[in-house]
Amino acid sequence: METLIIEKQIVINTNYNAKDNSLWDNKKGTTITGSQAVLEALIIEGVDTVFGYPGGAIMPIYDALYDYHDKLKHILVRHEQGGIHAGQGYARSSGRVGVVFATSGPGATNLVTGLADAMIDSTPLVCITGQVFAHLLGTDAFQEVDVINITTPVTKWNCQVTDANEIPNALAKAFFIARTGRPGPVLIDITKNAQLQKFDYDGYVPCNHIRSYRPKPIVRHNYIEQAAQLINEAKKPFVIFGQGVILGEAEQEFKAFIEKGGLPAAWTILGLSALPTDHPLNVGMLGMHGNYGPNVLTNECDVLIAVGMRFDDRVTGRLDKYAKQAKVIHLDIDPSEIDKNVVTTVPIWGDCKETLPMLTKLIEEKKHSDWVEEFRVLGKKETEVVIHKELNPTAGEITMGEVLRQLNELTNGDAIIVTDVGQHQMVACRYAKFNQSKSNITSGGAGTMGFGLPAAIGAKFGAPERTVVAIIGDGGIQMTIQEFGTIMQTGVNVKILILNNRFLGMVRQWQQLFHDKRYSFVDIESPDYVMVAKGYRIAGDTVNERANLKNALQTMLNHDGSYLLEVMVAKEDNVFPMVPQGRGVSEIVLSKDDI
Ligand SMILES: Cc1ncc(C[n+]2csc(CCOP(=O)(O)OP(=O)(O)O)c2C)c(N)n1
Repeated sequence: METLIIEKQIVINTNYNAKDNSLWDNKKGTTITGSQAVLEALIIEGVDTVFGYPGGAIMPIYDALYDYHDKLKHILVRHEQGGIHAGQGYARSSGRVGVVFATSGPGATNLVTGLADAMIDSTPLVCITGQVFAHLLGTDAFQEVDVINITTPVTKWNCQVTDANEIPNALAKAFFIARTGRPGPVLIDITKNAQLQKFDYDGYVPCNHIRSYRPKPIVRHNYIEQAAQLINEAKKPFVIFGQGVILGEAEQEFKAFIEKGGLPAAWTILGLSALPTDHPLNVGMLGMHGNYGPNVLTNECDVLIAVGMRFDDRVTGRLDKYAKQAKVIHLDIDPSEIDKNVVTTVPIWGDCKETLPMLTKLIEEKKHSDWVEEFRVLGKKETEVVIHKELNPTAGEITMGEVLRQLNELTNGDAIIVTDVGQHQMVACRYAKFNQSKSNITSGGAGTMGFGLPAAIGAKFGAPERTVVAIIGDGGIQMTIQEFGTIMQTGVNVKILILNNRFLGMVRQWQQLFHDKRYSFVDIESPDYVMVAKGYRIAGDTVNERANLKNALQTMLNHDGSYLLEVMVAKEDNVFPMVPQGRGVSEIVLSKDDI
């Protein structure tokens, strides 16, 4: 038999969708295997790319994939964690569902961190894991783990399939649940016998309804009216927005809303890029390392309008000191978020793509110029004390902020920025400029180190026409550095910018500020990254000198293919402003002397 080795990934036609059912018509009424049914389902659901890693319990699906390689692109990652973060990056840059394959046992457990990350950051994923034969379940068979129980708290839905006849329905439900309502990760565990089993295939029927599951709630108009009245009467209305705007594809509706009402708007790190950075009503970032103005003025606004955000503790600081003076309007698609952390005056349960225009219609056209000016005045103070010296140092070591400033100048805000977790993440979110949505990809709720590199790979597959820059610390890069192998084999073009401060910087910052500078195990050594990259056929360079920074960034961006640039940055820089843990948002400090 001729052996076909699928090495380079094939770019395929992705014009399959649920309406174009010609493919399942081809197979409908025939006998196929459970594995073929899985792949048919993916194609009909419009999936073009799968991130995965094979193994014993998922071999029948990989065997079937051998015949589907021209219809489905499979990216062989180097670790299942890399696979799921790549799936997340793909979903976040494309707005589509990320699909991930893993084998049973350790393959499945390697997905758990990514599932938790996707769950808290509302990322739509369908993960398919192989499982041991049904007759071996519960016998401690080789590579058997109870993946359903392990992943129940970190999935929106999961299910085990032991009979091939159930595969089409399970997959249809999986896609429906993953992408509707508040999106999230779904896991389908398929026993090996079900993958191998032949059955009479009746066609694939995409799911659009599940009893008791209400992804699109009916909006109560009286709440819209109450909210509009509060906004119309407000002297100091303040909008805070999160990823719900992006997930709901409501960027235009959001812009129309704030522009009509003259409403200053601040973002959570997951909401970043929903509104262009330089929009006159964009007043900056919320939260622990957010901007000074939005944090202080949260406690001075009279009406707080939260759109598609969940009042995470990193955003609210101490809850008993959070916006106590304000009436709160909360627009969210997930009813469990309403009144969870912050008591709401007017709840608006619904899809913000639908609710925002309803609200916009009822609000009066206003400017609130004096109120918006208050944000600018505090912003000026922050610029004087923090931002100016972070972005424009003239002497001393390179700062993370100046790397971001120079990157902005070169990308003009058009790149997708993927970050890992730590100081560099906060600096990147604070200073990166964005002109378009779905451009900031970061691990927000879970703060998963190791996310950045694989998520950047996935982001590039999800948005191949865009420049993708991964900004990663010297700690985080070492957590998933094996994904250089995925870059090498696929030829995917991502720019890897390592901000190397020779420390686990964010932990060091806390040890300096709150643990008496007792630096306990935060001093981390790095390999020669340029040499490691070279070993994977990735070009690269290191910069030590300020004078060479801009050229080095330009070379990275111009390079035809992936490129690693390591920038040696200040060793003991801190990210400010900061809302110290246990303090209220208006107790935000601009420097360590204020703590
Ligand atoms: C998987 C994981 N382990 C540990 C942490 C705790 N943690 C948060 S930030 C950080 C330091 C990150 O260091 P580095 O990657 O060098 O980035 P820097 O803060 O220096 O920019 C650590 C250890 C985490 N967020 N995730």
